[in-house]
Amino acid sequence: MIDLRSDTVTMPTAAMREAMARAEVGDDVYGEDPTVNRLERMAAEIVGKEAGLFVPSGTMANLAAMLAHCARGSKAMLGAQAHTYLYEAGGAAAFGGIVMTPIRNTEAGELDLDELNEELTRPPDAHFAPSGLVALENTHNLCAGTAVELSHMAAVADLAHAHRLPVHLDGARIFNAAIALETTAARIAAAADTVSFCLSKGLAAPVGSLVCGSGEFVARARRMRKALGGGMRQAGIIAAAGIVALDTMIDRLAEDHRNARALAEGLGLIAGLNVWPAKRRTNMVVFEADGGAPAAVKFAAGLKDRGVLIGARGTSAFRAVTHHGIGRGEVDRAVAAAASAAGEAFGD
Ligand code: TLP
Repeated sequence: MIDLRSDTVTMPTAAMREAMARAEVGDDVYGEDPTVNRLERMAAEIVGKEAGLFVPSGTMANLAAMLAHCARGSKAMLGAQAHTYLYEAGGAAAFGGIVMTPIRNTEAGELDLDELNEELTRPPDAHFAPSGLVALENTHNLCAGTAVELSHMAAVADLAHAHRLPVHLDGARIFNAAIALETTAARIAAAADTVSFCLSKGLAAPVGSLVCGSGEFVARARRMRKALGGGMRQAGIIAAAGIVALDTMIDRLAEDHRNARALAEGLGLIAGLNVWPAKRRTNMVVFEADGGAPAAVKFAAGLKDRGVLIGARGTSAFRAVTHHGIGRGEVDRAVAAAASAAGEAFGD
C-alpha cells in the first residue's frame, strides 16, 4: 500500500533500531536516564530554549504545556482550526478546566488579529474568564499544512506579551516549517515562550515529543507529565531513536515537500478534484472532490482498491501526506491511481 494518511505512519530507520538496542538507560522519573537527558538538552538547544521535557505524544506535550500555563477557569486563545482545539480530545478543558477560546484562522494558518485583540481587551469584568495563554500552530495542519509566516507569529507574540500573556507554539512539525520558511526552528520558536514538537511524524521516530521553554516552566510541565501518567522510567530506549531522528532526519524533510508539490500538481490536473492552495506548502495536500459525499466515498474506496490510502477531511475533502516512506515513484503511482479512481467516481 502507498500510505498517504499521515507522516505518523513512518517506520523507524535501521539506525534508530540500532540506537534503541544499545541505548544507555536509567529511571527517568528519578532524572537518571542519560539518553533522555541528552535528548532533552538537544531539543532545548535546537529550539533555542533553556530546557526540554520528553513526553509520549504531541497531545501530551500540548496538554502539559497548557496545564503548566493556565489556572483552572482561565482561557486559552487559539485558532478555531488548531489541532489542540479540535483534535486533542478536549483535554485542556477536561483535565485542566481551561476555557478554550477559538479565534478565527485564516487560510494561511494565521489568527485573525482583530478578533484576538478583541478577546485580549475584554474588560476585567467578573463575567469573563481571565486570560491565561495564546497558542499558535506551525506548520498548520488543518490549514493545508501551510507554514505560518514569522511576521505573523511576531505580531501575535507582541499582542500577547503586551497583555502579559505567554505564547505556546504547537510546533508538531516545526522542522517542516523551518524548511518552508528557509529559517531555523529556533527562529520560529523565538516568538513563543514555550514550544512542543514531535519526533514521530516526518522525523520517523517510533514514539515521542518534546516540550521546551524556561527551566521554571519545564519543571511545572514535568509535574503535569507525571500527573498525566507520562513519567516513563527507562524511556531512553525510545529517546535514543529520537536522538537519531534529530541528527539524521531533519534535512530530508525537504524531499517530502518536493514530493508534496508534485502530488499537488498531479492531483490538480485530475477532473473532479480541487486541490486547496497552501501559501507555503510543506508535506501535505488537501483536496476536495466534486459531487459531494457519495462521490467522495466512492473515490476514496476506488483509491484504496488501487493500493493508495488517504485521510478524510470532513465529508468530501481529503488529506494526503508525504513522508519518509514515499518517494517520487509512489507519488507518480498515487496520481495515476487517483486519475483512474476519479474517472470511475466522477465520470458520466
Ligand atoms: N496529528 C495527527 C492527527 O491527530 C490528525 C496527524 O495525522 O496529522 N499537533 C499537531 C499539529 C498535530 O498534527 C498532531 C497530530 C498533534 C499535535 C498530536 O500529536 P500526537 O498524535 O503525537 O498526539
